[in-house]
Amino acid sequence: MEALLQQIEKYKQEITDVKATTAEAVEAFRIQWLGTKGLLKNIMGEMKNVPNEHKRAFGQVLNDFKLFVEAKFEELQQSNSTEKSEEKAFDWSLPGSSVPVGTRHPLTIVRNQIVSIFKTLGFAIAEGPEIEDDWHNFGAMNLPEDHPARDMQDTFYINQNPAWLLRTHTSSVQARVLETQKPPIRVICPGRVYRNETISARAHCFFHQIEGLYIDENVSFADLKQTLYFFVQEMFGKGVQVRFRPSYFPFTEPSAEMDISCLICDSKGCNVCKHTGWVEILGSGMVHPKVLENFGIDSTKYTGFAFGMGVERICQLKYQVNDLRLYSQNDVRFLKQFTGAV
Ligand code: 2NM
Repeated sequence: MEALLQQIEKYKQEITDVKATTAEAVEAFRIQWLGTKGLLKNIMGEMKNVPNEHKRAFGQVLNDFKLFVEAKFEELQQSNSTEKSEEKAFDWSLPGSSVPVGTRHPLTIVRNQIVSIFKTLGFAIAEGPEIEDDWHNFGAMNLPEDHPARDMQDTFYINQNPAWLLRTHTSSVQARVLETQKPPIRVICPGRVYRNETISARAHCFFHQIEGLYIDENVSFADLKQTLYFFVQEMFGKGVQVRFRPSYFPFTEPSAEMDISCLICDSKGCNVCKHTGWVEILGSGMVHPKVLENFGIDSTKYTGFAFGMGVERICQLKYQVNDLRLYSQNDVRFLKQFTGAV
């Protein structure tokens, strides 16, 4: 009995001196003293050996000791956690939380590349409204009244005013340039255009276009060919081959479509080139005299060429994007693949 009381006094001294500076040390203290196999349980076990007349007094001593150990444990826990949070609050060496910067949209990257190539050739950039009137979108461009492109099914009209529509090409911007400027004219018109289509992997109700227009004295089809050949070499590399196929557009005569050798399969034949080795990338032609006359430009003195291309198409060939819907779904897993470009 006396020995036990002495032992408890020794333990108290020992416990008073305990210092714990880490969470692990606090836990070790808890296991040593308060755990199911801890010393406190051990001493409590001695109760059964204490003679009946001393049980009450000894019980009091044991209870005090228990409270003493628990208070120490609480103290260790508290000093440890305040130390830790102070440490955190003042640890200026931790890295800051990063701010995601984002990336340019692939169509923006490709549009910028196309625009900068034509800028080196002296083309100016022109922009105009997406909501247009019939004249700028169709009439001035020599599209007859009964042309299928004018059909309600092909174009979006605006309810409030049936004279308005969403432009189907950026030729409408060129119409505005021709209204306000005199030759020589050398512009490219990038922008969003609309077609009334059912959305699929190959069609969308809008896409992005770049049209070009060059009007001066003595502009020939040779100028058209050389300009566009220069463009694809800059865009796709010097090894690219081109071919022109006769075509038809109401606003050009003669008209031609330009193909380039298939970069996906090196012209060996694949799905993209439909096993022909060639892929169509743009339409072009010599500006129709009627279009020039619509703007009071003397078509016996001036000639010009024009062309139009879809940015999505160029982007598909450059980055092998094979579903048009990816461009407008805003999926960052798609978008963040295009980095480091203008
Ligand atoms: C194309 C193809 C061929 C074109 C013509 C004109 C203008 F203003 F001179 F009449 N602008 N764009 C043109 C010519 C567009 O896109 C496939």
